[in-house]
Amino acid sequence: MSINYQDRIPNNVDLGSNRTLQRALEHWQPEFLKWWEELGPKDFQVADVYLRTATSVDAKGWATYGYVRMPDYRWGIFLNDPDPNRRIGFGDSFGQEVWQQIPGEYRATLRRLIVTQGDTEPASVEQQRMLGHTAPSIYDLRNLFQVNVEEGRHLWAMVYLLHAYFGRDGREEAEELLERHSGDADKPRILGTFNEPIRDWLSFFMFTYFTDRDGKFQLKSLAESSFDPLARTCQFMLTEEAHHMFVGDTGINRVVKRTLEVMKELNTDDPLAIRKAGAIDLPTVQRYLNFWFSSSLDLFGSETSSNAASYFANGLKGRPDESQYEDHIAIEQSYLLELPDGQGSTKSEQIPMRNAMNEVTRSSYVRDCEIGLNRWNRLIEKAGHSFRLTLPSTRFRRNIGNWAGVPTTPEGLPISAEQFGAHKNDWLPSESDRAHIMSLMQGVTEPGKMAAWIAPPDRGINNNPVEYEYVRLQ
Ligand code: BYC
Repeated sequence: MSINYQDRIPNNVDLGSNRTLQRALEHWQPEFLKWWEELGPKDFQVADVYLRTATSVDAKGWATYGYVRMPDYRWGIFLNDPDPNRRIGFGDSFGQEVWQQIPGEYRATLRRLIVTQGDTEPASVEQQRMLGHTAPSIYDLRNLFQVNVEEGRHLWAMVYLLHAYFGRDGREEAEELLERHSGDADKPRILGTFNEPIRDWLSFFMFTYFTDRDGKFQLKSLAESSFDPLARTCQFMLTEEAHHMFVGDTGINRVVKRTLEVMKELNTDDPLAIRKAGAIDLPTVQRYLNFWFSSSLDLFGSETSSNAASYFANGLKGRPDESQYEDHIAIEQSYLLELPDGQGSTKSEQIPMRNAMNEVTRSSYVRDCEIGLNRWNRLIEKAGHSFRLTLPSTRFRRNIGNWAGVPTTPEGLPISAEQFGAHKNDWLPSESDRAHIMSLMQGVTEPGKMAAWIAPPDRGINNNPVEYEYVRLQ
Protein backbone atom coordinates (compact mmCIF):
# COMPACT_ATOMS: atom_id res chain seq x y z
CA MET A 1 0.00 0.00 0.00
CA SER A 2 1.48 3.34 -0.88
CA ILE A 3 0.43 6.64 0.54
CA ASN A 4 1.12 10.14 -0.62
CA TYR A 5 2.58 11.23 2.69
CA GLN A 6 2.63 14.92 1.99
CA ASP A 7 -1.15 14.82 1.39
CA ARG A 8 -2.20 12.08 3.73
CA ILE A 9 -0.07 12.86 6.74
CA PRO A 10 0.75 16.52 7.10
CA ASN A 11 4.21 16.71 8.61
CA ASN A 12 7.23 18.88 9.10
CA VAL A 13 9.74 16.04 9.39
CA ASP A 14 10.23 15.53 5.66
CA LEU A 15 8.57 12.13 5.80
CA GLY A 16 8.60 11.82 2.02
CA SER A 17 12.39 11.62 1.89
CA ASN A 18 12.90 8.81 4.40
CA ARG A 19 12.04 5.46 2.81
CA THR A 20 12.71 3.35 5.91
CA LEU A 21 10.47 5.46 8.04
CA GLN A 22 7.82 5.52 5.34
CA ARG A 23 7.81 1.75 5.14
CA ALA A 24 7.48 1.45 8.91
CA LEU A 25 4.58 3.89 8.98
CA GLU A 26 2.96 2.26 5.95
CA HIS A 27 2.86 -0.90 7.98
CA TRP A 28 1.51 0.79 11.09
CA GLN A 29 -1.06 3.15 9.56
CA PRO A 30 -3.66 0.52 8.54
CA GLU A 31 -3.34 -1.02 11.99
CA PHE A 32 -4.06 2.38 13.51
CA LEU A 33 -7.14 2.87 11.30
CA LYS A 34 -8.38 -0.59 12.19
CA TRP A 35 -7.95 0.25 15.87
CA TRP A 36 -9.76 3.59 15.37
CA GLU A 37 -12.63 1.80 13.66
CA GLU A 38 -12.93 -0.83 16.39
CA LEU A 39 -12.16 1.19 19.51
CA GLY A 40 -12.53 4.83 18.51
CA PRO A 41 -15.81 6.79 18.90
CA LYS A 42 -18.58 4.26 18.40
CA ASP A 43 -21.16 4.80 15.64
CA PHE A 44 -20.06 8.27 14.50
CA GLN A 45 -17.50 7.40 11.87
CA VAL A 46 -19.58 8.73 8.98
CA ALA A 47 -20.67 11.96 10.67
CA ASP A 48 -19.17 15.22 9.40
CA VAL A 49 -17.50 16.88 12.36
CA TYR A 50 -16.33 20.48 12.51
CA LEU A 51 -12.74 19.76 13.52
CA ARG A 52 -9.50 21.58 13.95
CA THR A 53 -6.57 19.99 12.14
CA ALA A 54 -2.93 20.94 12.48
CA THR A 55 -1.33 21.37 9.08
CA SER A 56 1.80 23.15 10.28
CA VAL A 57 3.24 24.41 13.56
CA ASP A 58 2.98 28.15 12.88
CA ALA A 59 0.16 30.36 14.12
CA LYS A 60 -1.69 30.10 10.81
CA GLY A 61 -1.52 26.37 10.27
CA TRP A 62 -1.82 24.73 13.65
CA ALA A 63 -5.59 25.15 13.81
CA THR A 64 -7.35 24.74 10.45
CA TYR A 65 -11.12 24.27 10.86
CA GLY A 66 -13.52 22.39 8.60
CA TYR A 67 -15.91 19.44 8.36
CA VAL A 68 -14.16 16.08 8.41
CA ARG A 69 -15.24 12.48 8.87
CA MET A 70 -13.12 11.21 11.69
CA PRO A 71 -11.51 8.28 9.85
CA ASP A 72 -10.39 10.86 7.24
CA TYR A 73 -8.79 13.12 9.83
CA ARG A 74 -5.24 13.94 8.80
CA TRP A 75 -3.23 12.77 11.74
CA GLY A 76 -0.08 14.79 11.19
CA ILE A 77 3.42 14.62 12.64
CA PHE A 78 4.71 17.91 13.94
CA LEU A 79 7.67 18.94 16.01
CA ASN A 80 8.30 22.50 17.07
CA ASP A 81 11.05 24.11 15.02
CA PRO A 82 14.56 23.30 16.26
CA ASP A 83 16.46 25.87 18.25
CA PRO A 84 20.10 25.52 17.11
CA ASN A 85 21.28 27.05 20.40
CA ARG A 86 19.30 24.74 22.68
CA ARG A 87 21.43 23.24 25.48
CA ILE A 88 20.73 20.61 28.10
CA GLY A 89 18.79 22.48 30.76
CA PHE A 90 19.23 20.33 33.87
CA GLY A 91 21.00 17.38 35.47
CA ASP A 92 24.59 16.16 35.33
CA SER A 93 25.19 17.29 31.73
CA PHE A 94 23.73 20.76 32.22
CA GLY A 95 24.89 23.18 29.52
CA GLN A 96 26.04 20.55 27.02
CA GLU A 97 24.59 20.14 23.55
CA VAL A 98 21.19 18.49 23.30
CA TRP A 99 20.99 15.14 21.54
CA GLN A 100 19.58 14.60 18.06
CA GLN A 101 20.08 10.86 18.45
CA ILE A 102 19.67 8.76 21.56
CA PRO A 103 22.80 7.85 23.52
CA GLY A 104 22.90 4.04 23.75
CA GLU A 105 22.89 3.95 27.54
CA TYR A 106 19.54 5.80 27.73
CA ARG A 107 17.78 3.94 24.97
CA ALA A 108 15.74 1.57 27.11
CA THR A 109 14.72 4.25 29.60
CA LEU A 110 13.68 6.75 26.98
CA ARG A 111 11.76 4.08 25.13
CA ARG A 112 9.91 3.26 28.34
CA LEU A 113 9.03 6.92 28.92
CA ILE A 114 7.84 7.42 25.33
CA VAL A 115 5.83 4.20 25.43
CA THR A 116 4.20 5.21 28.73
CA GLN A 117 3.30 8.60 27.30
CA GLY A 118 2.08 7.04 24.04
CA ASP A 119 -0.01 4.44 25.87
CA THR A 120 -2.20 7.06 27.52
CA GLU A 121 -3.31 8.61 24.23
CA PRO A 122 -5.24 5.71 22.63
CA ALA A 123 -6.29 4.66 26.13
CA SER A 124 -8.28 7.86 26.59
CA VAL A 125 -9.98 7.41 23.21
CA GLU A 126 -10.98 3.90 24.27
CA GLN A 127 -12.28 5.16 27.61
CA GLN A 128 -14.47 7.75 25.90
CA ARG A 129 -15.73 5.73 22.97
CA MET A 130 -19.36 5.41 24.11
CA LEU A 131 -19.87 9.03 25.13
CA GLY A 132 -21.01 10.21 21.69
CA HIS A 133 -24.48 8.79 22.23
CA THR A 134 -25.11 10.78 25.39
CA ALA A 135 -23.56 14.16 24.53
CA PRO A 136 -25.48 17.01 26.20
CA SER A 137 -25.30 19.02 22.96
CA ILE A 138 -23.87 18.99 19.45
CA TYR A 139 -21.30 21.52 20.65
CA ASP A 140 -20.11 19.07 23.32
CA LEU A 141 -20.18 16.18 20.88
CA ARG A 142 -17.81 18.08 18.63
CA ASN A 143 -15.48 18.84 21.51
CA LEU A 144 -15.39 15.17 22.49
CA PHE A 145 -14.41 14.21 18.95
CA GLN A 146 -11.84 17.01 18.77
CA VAL A 147 -10.21 15.68 21.91
CA ASN A 148 -10.37 12.13 20.52
CA VAL A 149 -8.74 12.86 17.16
CA GLU A 150 -6.02 14.90 18.85
CA GLU A 151 -5.27 12.10 21.28
CA GLY A 152 -4.96 10.00 18.13
CA ARG A 153 -2.49 12.55 16.79
CA HIS A 154 -0.53 12.43 20.02
CA LEU A 155 -0.29 8.68 19.60
CA TRP A 156 1.10 9.32 16.10
CA ALA A 157 3.61 11.72 17.64
CA MET A 158 4.99 9.02 19.96
CA VAL A 159 4.84 6.33 17.26
CA TYR A 160 6.85 8.59 14.98
CA LEU A 161 9.58 8.83 17.64
CA LEU A 162 9.52 5.06 18.21
CA HIS A 163 9.80 4.34 14.49
CA ALA A 164 12.32 7.04 13.70
CA TYR A 165 14.73 6.50 16.61
CA PHE A 166 14.31 3.01 18.09
CA GLY A 167 14.53 0.62 15.13
CA ARG A 168 12.91 -2.77 15.47
CA ASP A 169 12.22 -2.39 19.22
CA GLY A 170 10.39 0.84 18.47
CA ARG A 171 8.27 -0.78 15.77
CA GLU A 172 7.30 -3.58 18.14
CA GLU A 173 6.39 -1.09 20.85
CA ALA A 174 4.28 0.86 18.33
CA GLU A 175 2.32 -2.30 17.57
CA GLU A 176 1.80 -3.03 21.23
CA LEU A 177 0.37 0.45 21.73
CA LEU A 178 -2.60 -0.79 19.69
CA GLU A 179 -2.75 -4.16 21.43
CA ARG A 180 -3.11 -3.04 25.04
CA HIS A 181 -6.60 -1.75 25.76
CA SER A 182 -8.18 0.30 28.48
CA GLY A 183 -9.66 -1.96 31.15
CA ASP A 184 -8.57 -5.17 29.37
CA ALA A 185 -8.13 -7.96 31.91
CA ASP A 186 -5.11 -9.45 30.12
CA LYS A 187 -3.52 -6.46 28.41
CA PRO A 188 -4.53 -3.31 30.25
CA ARG A 189 -3.13 0.15 29.66
CA ILE A 190 0.03 0.91 31.63
CA LEU A 191 -1.17 3.57 34.08
CA GLY A 192 -4.10 3.07 36.45
CA THR A 193 -6.30 6.05 35.56
CA PHE A 194 -6.39 4.98 31.93
CA ASN A 195 -8.14 1.76 32.84
CA GLU A 196 -10.99 3.52 34.65
CA PRO A 197 -14.22 3.53 32.66
CA ILE A 198 -15.63 6.92 31.58
CA ARG A 199 -19.32 6.23 31.14
CA ASP A 200 -20.79 9.66 31.75
CA TRP A 201 -20.06 13.25 30.87
CA LEU A 202 -19.42 14.44 34.40
CA SER A 203 -16.55 11.96 34.50
CA PHE A 204 -15.44 13.11 31.06
CA PHE A 205 -15.25 16.73 32.22
CA MET A 206 -13.39 15.67 35.38
CA PHE A 207 -11.01 13.58 33.29
CA THR A 208 -10.29 16.40 30.85
CA TYR A 209 -9.81 18.82 33.73
CA PHE A 210 -7.69 16.65 36.02
CA THR A 211 -6.17 13.87 33.92
CA ASP A 212 -5.40 15.91 30.83
CA ARG A 213 -3.74 18.33 33.22
CA ASP A 214 -1.43 15.54 34.31
CA GLY A 215 -0.74 15.27 30.58
CA LYS A 216 0.17 18.95 30.54
CA PHE A 217 2.66 18.54 33.38
CA GLN A 218 4.20 15.33 32.05
CA LEU A 219 4.53 16.85 28.58
CA LYS A 220 6.12 19.94 30.11
CA SER A 221 8.63 17.68 31.87
CA LEU A 222 9.40 15.81 28.65
CA ALA A 223 9.54 19.11 26.73
CA GLU A 224 12.69 19.79 28.80
CA SER A 225 14.34 16.55 27.67
CA SER A 226 17.90 16.53 26.30
CA PHE A 227 16.59 14.27 23.53
CA ASP A 228 15.65 17.16 21.30
CA PRO A 229 13.10 15.45 19.01
CA LEU A 230 11.14 14.36 22.09
CA ALA A 231 11.30 17.86 23.56
CA ARG A 232 10.11 19.47 20.32
CA THR A 233 7.32 16.92 19.85
CA CYS A 234 5.99 17.57 23.36
CA GLN A 235 6.22 21.33 22.94
CA PHE A 236 3.82 21.11 20.03
CA MET A 237 1.50 18.65 21.77
CA LEU A 238 1.09 21.15 24.59
CA THR A 239 -0.48 23.61 22.15
CA GLU A 240 -3.34 21.18 21.53
CA GLU A 241 -3.59 19.98 25.11
CA ALA A 242 -4.83 23.43 26.19
CA HIS A 243 -8.18 22.86 24.46
CA HIS A 244 -8.68 19.54 26.24
CA MET A 245 -8.35 21.18 29.63
CA PHE A 246 -10.61 24.00 28.45
CA VAL A 247 -13.29 21.38 27.72
CA GLY A 248 -13.00 20.10 31.30
CA ASP A 249 -12.80 23.51 32.91
CA THR A 250 -15.75 25.02 31.07
CA GLY A 251 -17.70 21.74 31.28
CA ILE A 252 -17.56 21.70 35.09
CA ASN A 253 -18.22 25.43 35.16
CA ARG A 254 -21.40 24.90 33.11
CA VAL A 255 -22.55 22.03 35.33
CA VAL A 256 -22.12 24.21 38.42
CA LYS A 257 -23.83 27.14 36.73
CA ARG A 258 -26.87 25.04 35.82
CA THR A 259 -27.06 23.57 39.32
CA LEU A 260 -27.05 27.06 40.80
CA GLU A 261 -29.88 28.09 38.48
CA VAL A 262 -31.94 25.11 39.65
CA MET A 263 -31.11 25.87 43.29
CA LYS A 264 -32.36 29.39 42.74
CA GLU A 265 -35.53 28.30 40.93
CA LEU A 266 -36.38 25.84 43.68
CA ASN A 267 -34.96 27.95 46.47
CA THR A 268 -33.24 24.94 48.01
CA ASP A 269 -29.88 23.23 48.28
CA ASP A 270 -31.45 19.86 49.03
CA PRO A 271 -29.60 17.34 46.81
CA LEU A 272 -32.72 15.22 46.33
CA ALA A 273 -34.80 18.14 45.11
CA ILE A 274 -32.01 19.21 42.77
CA ARG A 275 -31.73 15.68 41.40
CA LYS A 276 -35.47 15.49 40.93
CA ALA A 277 -35.26 18.63 38.82
CA GLY A 278 -32.74 16.88 36.56
CA ALA A 279 -29.56 18.66 37.68
CA ILE A 280 -26.43 17.57 39.57
CA ASP A 281 -26.18 18.57 43.22
CA LEU A 282 -22.87 20.11 44.29
CA PRO A 283 -21.92 17.37 46.79
CA THR A 284 -22.08 14.88 43.90
CA VAL A 285 -19.83 17.13 41.82
CA GLN A 286 -17.42 17.12 44.77
CA ARG A 287 -17.42 13.31 44.99
CA TYR A 288 -16.64 12.94 41.28
CA LEU A 289 -13.92 15.54 41.69
CA ASN A 290 -12.46 13.56 44.63
CA PHE A 291 -12.38 10.43 42.50
CA TRP A 292 -10.67 11.85 39.41
CA PHE A 293 -8.29 14.17 41.23
CA SER A 294 -7.00 11.39 43.48
CA SER A 295 -6.68 9.00 40.55
CA SER A 296 -4.76 11.62 38.56
CA LEU A 297 -2.39 12.28 41.47
CA ASP A 298 -1.19 8.69 41.13
CA LEU A 299 -0.02 9.47 37.60
CA PHE A 300 2.94 11.42 38.97
CA GLY A 301 4.48 8.27 40.45
CA SER A 302 5.83 7.78 43.94
CA GLU A 303 6.82 10.67 46.24
CA THR A 304 10.29 9.17 46.56
CA SER A 305 11.48 7.77 43.28
CA SER A 306 14.94 6.64 42.24
CA ASN A 307 13.56 6.47 38.68
CA ALA A 308 12.74 10.17 38.82
CA ALA A 309 16.19 10.91 40.26
CA SER A 310 17.93 9.16 37.42
CA TYR A 311 15.67 10.68 34.75
CA PHE A 312 16.72 14.07 36.14
CA ALA A 313 20.42 13.27 36.59
CA ASN A 314 20.64 11.93 33.03
CA GLY A 315 18.74 14.81 31.46
CA LEU A 316 15.85 12.63 30.21
CA LYS A 317 12.96 14.28 32.01
CA GLY A 318 13.10 17.65 33.77
CA ARG A 319 10.79 19.66 35.97
CA PRO A 320 7.92 21.47 34.24
CA ASP A 321 9.16 24.98 33.38
CA GLU A 322 12.69 24.03 34.42
CA SER A 323 13.94 27.55 33.61
CA GLN A 324 11.99 28.99 36.55
CA TYR A 325 14.29 27.15 38.99
CA GLU A 326 17.61 28.66 40.02
CA ASP A 327 19.53 25.45 40.55
CA HIS A 328 19.31 23.08 37.59
CA ILE A 329 21.67 20.50 39.06
CA ALA A 330 19.64 20.00 42.25
CA ILE A 331 22.28 17.77 43.81
CA GLU A 332 22.72 19.59 47.11
CA GLN A 333 19.12 20.36 47.90
CA SER A 334 16.65 18.30 49.82
CA TYR A 335 12.88 18.08 50.07
CA LEU A 336 10.77 17.58 53.18
CA LEU A 337 8.07 14.95 52.90
CA GLU A 338 5.29 14.06 55.32
CA LEU A 339 4.95 10.31 55.13
CA PRO A 340 2.74 7.78 56.93
CA ASP A 341 4.57 6.31 59.93
CA GLY A 342 2.80 2.96 59.66
CA GLN A 343 1.08 3.52 63.01
CA GLY A 344 -1.79 5.73 61.96
CA SER A 345 0.17 8.94 62.12
CA THR A 346 2.78 10.81 60.05
CA LYS A 347 6.52 11.36 60.14
CA SER A 348 8.73 13.92 58.40
CA GLU A 349 11.50 12.77 56.16
CA GLN A 350 14.14 14.80 54.37
CA ILE A 351 15.01 13.28 50.99
CA PRO A 352 17.45 14.30 48.24
CA MET A 353 15.76 16.75 45.86
CA ARG A 354 16.36 14.60 42.80
CA ASN A 355 14.43 11.73 44.38
CA ALA A 356 11.55 14.11 45.06
CA MET A 357 11.05 15.24 41.45
CA ASN A 358 7.70 13.45 41.12
CA GLU A 359 6.49 15.28 44.21
CA VAL A 360 7.80 18.61 42.95
CA THR A 361 5.83 18.14 39.72
CA ARG A 362 2.75 16.92 41.59
CA SER A 363 2.82 20.06 43.78
CA SER A 364 2.92 22.34 40.73
CA TYR A 365 0.01 20.34 39.31
CA VAL A 366 -2.06 20.76 42.46
CA ARG A 367 -1.56 24.54 42.36
CA ASP A 368 -2.67 24.57 38.72
CA CYS A 369 -5.78 22.52 39.56
CA GLU A 370 -6.80 25.10 42.16
CA ILE A 371 -7.27 27.80 39.54
CA GLY A 372 -10.43 26.17 38.15
CA LEU A 373 -11.82 25.49 41.60
CA ASN A 374 -11.45 29.14 42.52
CA ARG A 375 -13.39 30.09 39.41
CA TRP A 376 -16.20 27.60 40.08
CA ASN A 377 -16.35 28.64 43.72
CA ARG A 378 -16.72 32.27 42.75
CA LEU A 379 -19.91 31.31 40.88
CA ILE A 380 -21.21 29.53 43.98
CA GLU A 381 -20.27 32.44 46.23
CA LYS A 382 -21.90 34.97 43.91
CA ALA A 383 -25.09 32.92 44.01
CA GLY A 384 -25.03 33.34 47.79
CA HIS A 385 -24.23 29.78 48.88
CA SER A 386 -21.67 28.75 51.45
CA PHE A 387 -20.80 25.43 49.78
CA ARG A 388 -17.25 25.31 48.34
CA LEU A 389 -15.63 22.75 46.07
CA THR A 390 -12.26 21.69 47.46
CA LEU A 391 -9.33 19.59 46.33
CA PRO A 392 -8.86 16.66 48.68
CA SER A 393 -5.45 16.14 50.27
CA THR A 394 -2.79 14.50 48.10
CA ARG A 395 -2.85 11.66 50.65
CA PHE A 396 -6.49 10.81 49.99
CA ARG A 397 -7.33 7.53 48.17
CA ARG A 398 -3.88 6.99 46.74
CA ASN A 399 -2.91 3.76 45.00
CA ILE A 400 0.65 4.68 44.09
CA GLY A 401 3.41 6.03 46.30
CA ASN A 402 3.94 6.30 50.03
CA TRP A 403 0.28 6.94 50.78
CA ALA A 404 -0.95 4.01 48.72
CA GLY A 405 -3.45 1.96 50.67
CA VAL A 406 -3.32 4.28 53.70
CA PRO A 407 -6.93 5.30 54.48
CA THR A 408 -7.33 9.02 55.20
CA THR A 409 -10.08 11.59 55.29
CA PRO A 410 -10.29 13.97 52.30
CA GLU A 411 -8.36 16.40 54.53
CA GLY A 412 -5.53 13.85 54.74
CA LEU A 413 -5.98 12.68 58.32
CA PRO A 414 -5.06 8.98 58.62
CA ILE A 415 -8.03 6.88 59.77
CA SER A 416 -8.87 3.20 60.10
CA ALA A 417 -10.15 1.14 57.19
CA GLU A 418 -13.48 0.83 59.03
CA GLN A 419 -13.80 4.60 59.36
CA PHE A 420 -12.98 5.00 55.70
CA GLY A 421 -15.57 2.38 54.76
CA ALA A 422 -18.20 4.13 56.86
CA HIS A 423 -17.66 7.43 54.99
CA LYS A 424 -16.84 6.13 51.53
CA ASN A 425 -20.18 7.18 50.08
CA ASP A 426 -19.79 10.69 51.48
CA TRP A 427 -16.41 11.10 49.81
CA LEU A 428 -16.57 9.13 46.58
CA PRO A 429 -19.32 8.55 44.00
CA SER A 430 -21.81 6.03 45.42
CA GLU A 431 -23.95 3.63 43.45
CA SER A 432 -26.86 6.02 43.78
CA ASP A 433 -24.75 8.98 42.58
CA ARG A 434 -23.70 6.99 39.56
CA ALA A 435 -27.27 5.86 38.88
CA HIS A 436 -28.47 9.46 39.01
CA ILE A 437 -25.73 10.71 36.71
CA MET A 438 -26.39 7.87 34.26
CA SER A 439 -30.11 8.69 34.29
CA LEU A 440 -29.23 12.18 33.01
CA MET A 441 -27.17 10.88 30.12
CA GLN A 442 -29.51 11.32 27.17
CA GLY A 443 -28.07 12.62 23.94
CA VAL A 444 -29.28 16.01 22.70
CA THR A 445 -28.78 16.36 18.96
CA GLU A 446 -30.62 19.53 17.96
CA PRO A 447 -28.11 22.32 17.29
CA GLY A 448 -28.08 24.92 20.09
CA LYS A 449 -30.12 22.79 22.52
CA MET A 450 -28.58 21.66 25.84
CA ALA A 451 -29.38 18.84 28.24
CA ALA A 452 -31.11 20.09 31.39
CA TRP A 453 -28.13 19.39 33.68
CA ILE A 454 -25.70 21.74 31.99
CA ALA A 455 -25.73 25.44 31.04
CA PRO A 456 -24.86 26.47 27.47
CA PRO A 457 -21.28 27.58 26.82
CA ASP A 458 -20.55 31.30 26.70
CA ARG A 459 -19.44 31.07 23.10
CA GLY A 460 -19.04 28.63 20.23
CA ILE A 461 -15.96 27.26 18.50
CA ASN A 462 -13.84 29.38 16.17
CA ASN A 463 -16.19 32.39 16.37
CA ASN A 464 -19.21 30.33 15.32
CA PRO A 465 -22.41 30.66 17.33
CA VAL A 466 -23.29 28.10 20.02
CA GLU A 467 -26.17 26.86 17.83
CA TYR A 468 -23.84 26.09 14.90
CA GLU A 469 -24.23 22.58 13.48
CA TYR A 470 -20.90 21.33 14.86
CA VAL A 471 -21.65 17.74 13.90
CA ARG A 472 -23.73 16.79 10.87
CA LEU A 473 -25.24 13.47 11.82
CA GLN A 474 -25.98 11.16 8.90
N1 BYC B 1 -0.36 3.49 37.48
O1 BYC B 1 9.32 5.20 40.52
P1 BYC B 1 7.86 5.40 40.32
C1 BYC B 1 -1.51 12.19 29.24
C2 BYC B 1 4.68 2.64 38.07
S1 BYC B 1 -1.17 11.78 30.85
C3 BYC B 1 0.35 2.36 37.28
O2 BYC B 1 7.19 6.27 41.26
P2 BYC B 1 8.27 6.87 37.99
C4 BYC B 1 -2.91 12.14 28.81
C5 BYC B 1 5.86 3.21 37.30
O3 BYC B 1 5.62 3.15 35.89
C6 BYC B 1 0.59 11.82 30.98
N2 BYC B 1 1.69 2.27 37.48
O4 BYC B 1 7.57 5.80 38.84
C7 BYC B 1 -3.93 12.55 29.67
C8 BYC B 1 6.97 2.34 37.75
O5 BYC B 1 6.92 1.12 37.03
P3 BYC B 1 8.24 0.39 36.55
C9 BYC B 1 1.27 10.53 30.58
C10 BYC B 1 2.33 3.39 37.89
O6 BYC B 1 8.93 6.13 36.90
C11 BYC B 1 -5.25 12.46 29.27
C12 BYC B 1 6.62 2.01 39.19
O7 BYC B 1 5.23 2.32 39.33
N3 BYC B 1 2.70 10.69 30.51
O8 BYC B 1 -0.65 12.51 28.49
O9 BYC B 1 9.07 7.84 38.78
C13 BYC B 1 -5.56 12.00 28.02
C14 BYC B 1 7.50 2.75 40.16
O10 BYC B 1 7.02 4.07 40.32
C15 BYC B 1 1.67 4.59 38.13
C16 BYC B 1 3.57 10.17 31.39
O11 BYC B 1 3.20 9.49 32.31
C17 BYC B 1 0.26 4.62 37.91
N4 BYC B 1 -0.46 5.73 38.12
O12 BYC B 1 7.02 7.73 37.49
C18 BYC B 1 -4.55 11.58 27.17
C19 BYC B 1 5.02 10.48 31.15
N5 BYC B 1 2.57 5.50 38.55
O13 BYC B 1 8.89 1.33 35.56
C20 BYC B 1 -3.23 11.67 27.55
C21 BYC B 1 5.90 9.28 31.07
C22 BYC B 1 3.75 4.89 38.59
O14 BYC B 1 9.03 0.17 37.78
N6 BYC B 1 5.93 8.51 32.31
N7 BYC B 1 3.62 3.63 38.19
O15 BYC B 1 7.70 -0.86 35.90
C23 BYC B 1 6.66 8.83 33.39
O16 BYC B 1 7.33 9.83 33.42
C24 BYC B 1 6.69 7.90 34.55
O17 BYC B 1 6.54 6.61 34.06
C25 BYC B 1 5.61 8.13 35.63
C26 BYC B 1 5.94 7.23 36.83
C27 BYC B 1 5.56 9.60 36.02
C28 BYC B 1 4.23 7.72 35.14
